[in-house]
Amino acid sequence: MQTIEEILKGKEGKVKIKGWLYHKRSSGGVVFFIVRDGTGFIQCTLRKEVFGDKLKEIEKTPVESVVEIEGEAKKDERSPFGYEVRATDFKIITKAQEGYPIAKKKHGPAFLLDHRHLTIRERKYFLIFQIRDAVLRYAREWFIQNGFKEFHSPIFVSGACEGGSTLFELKYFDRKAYLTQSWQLYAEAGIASLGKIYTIAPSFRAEKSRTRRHLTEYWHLEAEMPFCDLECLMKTIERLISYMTQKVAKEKAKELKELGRDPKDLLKVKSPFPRITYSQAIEILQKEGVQIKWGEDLGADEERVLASKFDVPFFVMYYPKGIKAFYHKVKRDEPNVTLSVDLLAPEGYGEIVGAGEREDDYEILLKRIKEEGLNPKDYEWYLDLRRYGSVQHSGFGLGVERYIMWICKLEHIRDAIPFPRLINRVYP
Ligand code: NSS
Repeated sequence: MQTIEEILKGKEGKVKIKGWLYHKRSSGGVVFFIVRDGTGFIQCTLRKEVFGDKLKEIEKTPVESVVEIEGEAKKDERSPFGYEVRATDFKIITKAQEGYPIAKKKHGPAFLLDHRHLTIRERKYFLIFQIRDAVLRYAREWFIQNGFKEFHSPIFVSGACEGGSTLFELKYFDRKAYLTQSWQLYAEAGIASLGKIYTIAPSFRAEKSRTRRHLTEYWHLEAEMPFCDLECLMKTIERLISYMTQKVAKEKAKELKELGRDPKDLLKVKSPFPRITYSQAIEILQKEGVQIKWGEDLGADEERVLASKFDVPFFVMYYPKGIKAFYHKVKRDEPNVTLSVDLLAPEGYGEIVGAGEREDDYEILLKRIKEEGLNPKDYEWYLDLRRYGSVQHSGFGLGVERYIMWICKLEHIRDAIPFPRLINRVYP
């Protein structure tokens, strides 16, 4: 037996494949079956000369039936995937019921999301999920090559990392707990054990608004480094993002093109990335007529205006203290700003990375916790990290689906993840 991928890579001659019947049509005594096996899609032709009267029965095979086809694989430019299998033998392994819910008809997004377990069989998702698999592999490769170790943190946590308004609360036996918003606080403990660390894990945000770029459960690629200042942090982020983006542009060029993304756009992504400060961002926005004052956060609309001015990712540095989480290090010569940095993707996509140097002074950190209205008792363990061996350290978090959305040029973040969790969706 061969995989479709093997055939598409050039295996001609006698083959046997097994897969799902994706589409079918017939014309002039030839039945065209498109078969999908998880490694690729291929067109199979079944001819009257070979199958005789049986072809009429074969043609009735319901879509999504699992089939086995033997035949002759041949390169064929006219066929939609470049190769074709001219069938000599056909078998149904499991017959699907008639009435496949998402066949043919155009359906609206809500119907397709209700049938997501089937919708992900569409070719578009095959392409996106391959890219997802690839970019996460490249990220791991980069971390391993650069001396980072994988470190795991709990999903059930006792306190907020990114502010209480997006915290999911749950009953944990007879007390309250929360779903983690970020691995970061535990990573700050981890660096004293393992040094440079990373993770790729889910994070949860009770996002109450419906937007194109917010999920309630998303995958978070995070890293934390001891003995690392803001400059070292930004270099790390741009090297990682350049590596992942260059590699996906080269190795998944065909898939990207089919999704409507020109890989040449991504080949432009090379370090160093352009940098602006938050204050410069505000000036640019004001010049563009956006109603925003220094001290206010950049929302999706503001980021879209800024990000339309760049064709590569760019850093926005030094956000005001008032709009950043308590752990951000206060800039010592400018105490109303933080040593924070976000990376914004071009073409209006906006923030994909949140990052910064961490406050390493015990007294300032305690003051920031109180200022934010948090209970220092919940952060006793975290304060211990400053009591016992505090170190200059920095880290970042990349929203995996935000990154994939930009790379694949998607309209909505829900298409970057197999089963999106949104304010109004936890089914299927
Ligand atoms: O809130 S962040 O900006 N920063 C953190 O969580 C830090 N604690 C990370 C760290 O330094 N280790 O989130 C980081 C990124 C952000 O830039 C987005 O790309 C993504 O996480 N993000 C989201 N993606 C999808 N949906 C939602 N709701 C979401 N929130 C953040």
